[in-house]
Amino acid sequence: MTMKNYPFTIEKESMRNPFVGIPSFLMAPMCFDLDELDADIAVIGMPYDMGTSVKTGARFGPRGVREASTYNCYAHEGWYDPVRDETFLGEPWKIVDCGNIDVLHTTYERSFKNCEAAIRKILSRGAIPFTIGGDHAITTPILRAFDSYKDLCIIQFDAHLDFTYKPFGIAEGPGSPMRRASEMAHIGKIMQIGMRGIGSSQYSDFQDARANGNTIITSKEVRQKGVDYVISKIPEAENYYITFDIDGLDPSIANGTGSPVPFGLYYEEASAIIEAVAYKGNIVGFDMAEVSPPNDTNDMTCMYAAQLMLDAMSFLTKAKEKNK
Ligand SMILES: [Mn+2]
Repeated sequence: MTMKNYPFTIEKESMRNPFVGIPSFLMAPMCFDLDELDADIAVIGMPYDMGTSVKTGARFGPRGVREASTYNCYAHEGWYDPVRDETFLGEPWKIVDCGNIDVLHTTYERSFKNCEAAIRKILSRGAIPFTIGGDHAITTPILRAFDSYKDLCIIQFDAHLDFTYKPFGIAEGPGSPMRRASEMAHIGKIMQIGMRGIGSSQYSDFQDARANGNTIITSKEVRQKGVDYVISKIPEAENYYITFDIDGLDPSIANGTGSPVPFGLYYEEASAIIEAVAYKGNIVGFDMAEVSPPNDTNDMTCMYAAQLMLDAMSFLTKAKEKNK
């Protein structure tokens, strides 16, 4: 990928130390005019956390995840992985950071309209949007923008089902994005991975999700039956959208989140499932929700969030290289 970017240097190019320069995602080039966007992958932040019902702070998710992503910013010619003995995201792949979507506090409708419009613009420019939240409510306006797709399959990582109908009349809170998705004509099958916790959702919500045909995988199944079992349950589809609520991970490695629940996934389990999705079909969009830097310990949650985004970018581009 192109790394022509700040910081100032009289050398041929910058060394790109993580502590130097402005922390765009991976210190990638930035583009604030979406009409001019030229990228394979477009990162954009949605700093909205007005839906949070336990610990607030996800509005700082885009900043925290970007900062942590700079641990990986050294790459001049892509990222080499010694485990796979492969280099990811080398030329000509282009990652661009588009900055943040504007949020107007106390008015979620206008903030969500901004979000939907931004994702539509990114898609119209032929780039794959990677959105950093924000609480999980952001997935509803993001998915609305994907209505040029048919039967888009959703892969959700989460502790919670997020399938409430309209609790107390609230339709677009962070407990409902998968329910809202199920009501959209262009959304196909839904897979929900990492479900757990007494009281994390109502019995009726699970009944409704099962009636909708959702594939529900508990965190216990991931641990006991293994990643290969989970992969075997991924629905067949041409196109996949991945929504990653960071509370799908175990709080021992990711406590920087609004509603943590014990006994979650480990990083390597989530990463392996994302890799399998990348080779099963096209990953056409991704969001990383519920990362709350004020509740984080030593940036660990931010680091895992950034790493999982880099993983998804790496796997989906590698799959495209191999399918050529
Ligand atoms: Mn969620």
